[in-house]
Amino acid sequence: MPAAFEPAAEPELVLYDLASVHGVCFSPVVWKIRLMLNYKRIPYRTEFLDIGPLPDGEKYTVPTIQHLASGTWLMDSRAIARWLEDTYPARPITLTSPLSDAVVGLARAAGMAAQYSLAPREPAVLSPRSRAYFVSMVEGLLGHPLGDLLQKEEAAWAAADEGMKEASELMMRNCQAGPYTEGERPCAADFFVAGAMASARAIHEGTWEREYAYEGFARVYDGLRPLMERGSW
Ligand SMILES: N[C@@H](CCC(=O)N[C@@H](CS)C(=O)NCC(=O)O)C(=O)O
Repeated sequence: MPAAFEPAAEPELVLYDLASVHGVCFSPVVWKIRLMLNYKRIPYRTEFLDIGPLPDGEKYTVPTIQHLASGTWLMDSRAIARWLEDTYPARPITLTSPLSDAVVGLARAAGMAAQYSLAPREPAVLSPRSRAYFVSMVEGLLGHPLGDLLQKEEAAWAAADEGMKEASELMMRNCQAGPYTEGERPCAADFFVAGAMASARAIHEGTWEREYAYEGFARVYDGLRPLMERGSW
């Protein structure tokens, strides 16, 4: 186990994540924050939660973090990333830059294709307590069975190809300078892309393979791959 992942005697943060049948993180936004915590070597522990109905008007999402010393609670991955950077400035991550923002924008748009592959397969990894709620909530929003998305899967990937290539090229731009999109120092785009790919891999290996086939996506995934060893605690 890399020294960075040795369980800390005193965790400073609690990371709230979604429970799965494998006991491993599978949410893209939680992976994004988990990879940041792992990169920064911040001592934390994980609490896995089920999802289910909440009283009217209440909305809680993961990732949520709790800072034990100050009693700070934070929800929303962008706010969490900002707070982590301000509170733990060592091993800095560039949260915004023209290149990082461009990659996130392109990868987010192109990555919508992944939803056609992943959403119908997600119930299989959700904890049994969350599964029925997830399926009825998403099918309510879609207005059709989740499985119907698979009929549009190939067309969605074909439509995403141009955007995936563009994002991939941007992620290759500094490949001589270091393992990350911007070279030596990681940026938000690295964590966004690697988190989405770690999530895809946890849900459906074939979807991760489609993404990994683009050179820039593979480069960024491999750059952060050592940090993915800690996905369950
Ligand atoms: N914009 C939010 C999105 C968070 C989000 O939607 N998380 C999902 C899991 S991937 C969730 O907690 N869903 C629970 C629900 O909708 O009840 C972020 O970046 O943190």
